[in-house]
Amino acid sequence: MNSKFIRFTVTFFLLSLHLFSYAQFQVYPTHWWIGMKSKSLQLMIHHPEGVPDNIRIKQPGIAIKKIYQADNKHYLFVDLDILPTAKPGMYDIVFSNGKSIQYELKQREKSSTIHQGVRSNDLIYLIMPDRFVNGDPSNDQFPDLQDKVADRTNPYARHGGDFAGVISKLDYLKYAGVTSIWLTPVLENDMPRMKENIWMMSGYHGYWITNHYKVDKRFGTNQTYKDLVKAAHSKGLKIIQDAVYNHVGSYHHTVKDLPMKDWLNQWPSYTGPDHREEVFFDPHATEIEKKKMLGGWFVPHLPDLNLSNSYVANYMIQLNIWATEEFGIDGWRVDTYKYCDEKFLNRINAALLSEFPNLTVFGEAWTNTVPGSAYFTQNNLDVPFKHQIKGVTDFPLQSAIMDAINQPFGWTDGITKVYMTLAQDFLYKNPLTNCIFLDNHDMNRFFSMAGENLDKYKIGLGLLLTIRGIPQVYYGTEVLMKNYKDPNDAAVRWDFPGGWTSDATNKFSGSGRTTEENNAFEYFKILANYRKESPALTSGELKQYIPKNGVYVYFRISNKQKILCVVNTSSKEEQLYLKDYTEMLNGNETYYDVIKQLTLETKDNKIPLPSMSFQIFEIK
Ligand SMILES: [Ca+2]
Ligand SMILES: [Ca+2]
Repeated sequence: MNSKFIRFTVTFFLLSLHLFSYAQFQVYPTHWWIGMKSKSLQLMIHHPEGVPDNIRIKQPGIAIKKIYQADNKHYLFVDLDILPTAKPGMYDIVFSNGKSIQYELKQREKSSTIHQGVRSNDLIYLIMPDRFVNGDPSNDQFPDLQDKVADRTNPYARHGGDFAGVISKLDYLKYAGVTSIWLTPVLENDMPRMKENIWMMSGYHGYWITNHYKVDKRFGTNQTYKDLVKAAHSKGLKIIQDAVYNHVGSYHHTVKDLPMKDWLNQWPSYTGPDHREEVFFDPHATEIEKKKMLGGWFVPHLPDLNLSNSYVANYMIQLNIWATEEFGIDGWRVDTYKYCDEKFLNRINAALLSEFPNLTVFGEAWTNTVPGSAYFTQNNLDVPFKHQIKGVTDFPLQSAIMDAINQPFGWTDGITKVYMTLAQDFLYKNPLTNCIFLDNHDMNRFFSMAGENLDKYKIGLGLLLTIRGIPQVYYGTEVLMKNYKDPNDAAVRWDFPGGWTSDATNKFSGSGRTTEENNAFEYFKILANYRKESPALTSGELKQYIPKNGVYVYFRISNKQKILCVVNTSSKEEQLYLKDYTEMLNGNETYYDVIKQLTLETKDNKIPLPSMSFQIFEIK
């Protein structure tokens, strides 16, 4: 061996050591853009062996404002200003030891079809991607992930559904009258199966995020997700992403190597929240119960983020802005909203709306009362803290609709619950921006709650698609998928029949559905498609009459259109006497039955109301 060769070998060895080491640098956000409204950017730089405590940036265009070395020397936080003179391209971050890494600033995408927001003329279809359609069996297993293989025989394991599957059903959804898709979280959940109660669960639902800058590769790549958003937009469909501000999976990179002592809300021993939102507005509440609600860990493997720590808050705000810009999504549904630091919630909402003015954000505030729901959105309440988000998921109305179809009529029972709930809309700044629903992935399926009774199903769906708010349906509702959360959530998250090539039936197709399922699908399709073009249903005023004998009458009125809806929850046929509604009608109208698609013959100025029925008329 000659000395030249030894020198070459040593140099190569040192060089590869250097390369190996520098490849371990991670910078979050992974890249950014020029032309953002806020010029501020806070980088979190991580290296498992430590980050030098000072940096400079070689190229002009980025100014360093502040450098902060965390308690944990593996992290460096750097506050930057992206100057108006910054150009898209690669920037060298040079450490005090002379070594450098690169950071990219990109050009923002300009398109009118991104970040559109959802409005009251939308219909949201909630999909759990693992359980919808398996469009790409090649991504069903990865030996390098903690939970390696999809297994459809196990209700608690992953089943293999993915982005390719959703893309393949966009036309089906559009045909059914859907305008927006809400996907449960799509980011990486690289966790082994964890014990919940007595069951070993996979993170198939997506709520155990381990990396916020990478989609889970069992769904596809970041590029496949962009392709899904593009494909949806090209068909006039919008995409809502599910965000989790409250917690991360216990295998998240910041949990494996905590940046600072108070990155998480810590307790001497496991402490969970009591799940009661009352502690935030109850004038008699105790401090400890509020503290547990904000800082308790949802379950032991979901560490609770300390969102009152400004570095945690910046990390979360930036990653959500990053995802909105990177993927072009139209809105966010925010999981576990009522468990998050309240000031943080207003801050992140303001930051998102500042960058994306049309974006929709609605919080999952699972509450028992209308004042409780109103508290977590823009409201007319006199309370010490004012939330600024535009809408919440409307749990009180969901509960009222279930009572309407299942309870006998009474002064405060049955359909009267819907009337009373809507009468309390005075507590909301704008009840039209609430997301309304019959069920979701955390609840018993609607068709089961309707006792598998098609008449009740039609009343529930009829109310959902004609009352105020932005309606959301859960995948499979249109083909009568059913079940209770027995023994747990997995029972209401069955695979959509026909989403896997080995399935015995295909309910995406009329020929694969039973007569009753086709009846339900047609009803769904007619109402959903009518709704999205109806000015009265989507933005008109709501006028409701006091329910009598189980009959509930309401009108939706815009300056272009007048609509009459009638629900009869009574066990016998009733009559609607038009003379009782002269405040809304002048007596010379014709009544177009939207569902039957024909003009009604009104004999003796009355409309017969079959037992357990929903009817909708466009008044001309
Ligand atoms: Ca797959
Ligand atoms: Ca929390």
